[in-house]
Amino acid sequence: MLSRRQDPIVAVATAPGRGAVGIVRASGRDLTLLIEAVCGRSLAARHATFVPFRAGDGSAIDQGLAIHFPAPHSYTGEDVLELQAHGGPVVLQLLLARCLEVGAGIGLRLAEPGEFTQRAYLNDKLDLAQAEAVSDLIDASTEAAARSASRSLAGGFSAEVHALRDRLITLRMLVEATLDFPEEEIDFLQKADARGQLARIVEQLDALLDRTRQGALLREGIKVVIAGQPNVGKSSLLNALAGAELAIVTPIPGTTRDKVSETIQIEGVPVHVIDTAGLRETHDEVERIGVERSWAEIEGADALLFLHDLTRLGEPAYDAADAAIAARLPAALAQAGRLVPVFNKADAAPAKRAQGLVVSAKTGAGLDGLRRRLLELAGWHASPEGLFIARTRHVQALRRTSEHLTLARAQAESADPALDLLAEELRLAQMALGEITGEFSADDLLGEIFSRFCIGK
Ligand SMILES: Nc1nc2c(ncn2[C@@H]2O[C@H](COP(=O)(O)OP(=O)(O)OP(=O)(O)O)[C@@H](O)[C@H]2O)c(=O)[nH]1
Ligand SMILES: [Mg+2]
Repeated sequence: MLSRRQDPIVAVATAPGRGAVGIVRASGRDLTLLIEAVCGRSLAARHATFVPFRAGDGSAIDQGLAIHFPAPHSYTGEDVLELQAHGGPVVLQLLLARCLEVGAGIGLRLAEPGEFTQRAYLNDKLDLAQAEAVSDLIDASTEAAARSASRSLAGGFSAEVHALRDRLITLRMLVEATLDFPEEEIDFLQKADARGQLARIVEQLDALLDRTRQGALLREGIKVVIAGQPNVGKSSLLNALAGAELAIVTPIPGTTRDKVSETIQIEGVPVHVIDTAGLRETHDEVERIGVERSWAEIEGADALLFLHDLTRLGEPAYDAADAAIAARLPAALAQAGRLVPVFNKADAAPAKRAQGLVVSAKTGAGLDGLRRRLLELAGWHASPEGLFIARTRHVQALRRTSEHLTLARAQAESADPALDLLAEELRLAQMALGEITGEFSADDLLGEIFSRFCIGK
């Protein structure tokens, strides 16, 4: 019996719903039987052949193109069969059912999410960072994210990681060799400029870490919550930023009851903007739940736009209500500089001044400054050109690499370096770096990564 990792798999590879063309894809060690039963003939390698797809009774389910990619020259590295049929959900389900029926004898089963790409990884067609880029390319919500995912998929990010790893290995070899000749150790390290090598590795790592952080930002974006008293123009601001009438705007305080969110792009960075119910004491049950949700959103915000109505500044009751909200805001927000006071309706109060950003959701004045401020808060300073898509996981692995290198450096630079400790820190640094491309990865991490893919990929 084959292990689950090796038995043949099949899935509809195209998105659910109607489409001009839909694809059923199978992968396994040997798909000859499946090909002959469904296509009624054998197929030339990597040639599109127009065939009727046959049902069990010999009738045609549909006609379309069949392509056989014999192992190892395929996406997964195994035998792959692609059946391109008409893209109706029923046709594709019939075709899928027929494949499962024919393939029952060889253990053919439905693929799990990401299983095709997981096999590509296990068969060394892709490394882990590239496999993740496949999923990121499919999920990309902005053009910049898609382009940088494509760069990562082509191996751009992995190549930088490998370059760093190679320099690390060279240095490790030197240190390990020195360990074997203890009487010459200090001299040996000095001649080979081990400290200089280490310093250059750290420099290269810092640069990569910075770009990786930017790449992760491009993928994950930031969550910006707009909150404040009722009627200050929160929904108007969301609409102005999004350039569409998403949230209902009326002069009646308490219009927004539930959160409304939209992802906008600022210089290619996805910014998830959330409009919330105005914060006030209320006896209205629906509004009260809305206000509770507003507070929950505020807790999880990367940045909070605390919106005020400029025209009402200086009214005692209004200011007291703002002060009460400010007192309840999580202290961490302000400490991290993620609390942004914004004063709206500048068009209606041209003479008033305020401490913070002054905008008008109505005329659009000040919105460019607000967008710039959000990018600054996110820590964005790159241009998306030439960036690789990356994930928080990668940033964390690089941070751990950096920590080990810092310890290694402390040893190398001490008056009496302990070479075995230096060697150990360098080894740990290489391990942390290797997690990115999957050279050293735990099975549960792999499960976690591939389970987030769509089925058929
Ligand atoms: N003059 C002026 N009026 C604005 C501006 N922004 C919003 N308004 C008006 O203020 C009123 C309230 O706007 P909303 O966007 O619904 O306010 P809100 O903060 O979402 O209100 P709630 O959902 O009730 O909490 C509406 O009449 C808007 O037309 C602005 O920049 N200038
Ligand atoms: Mg509103």
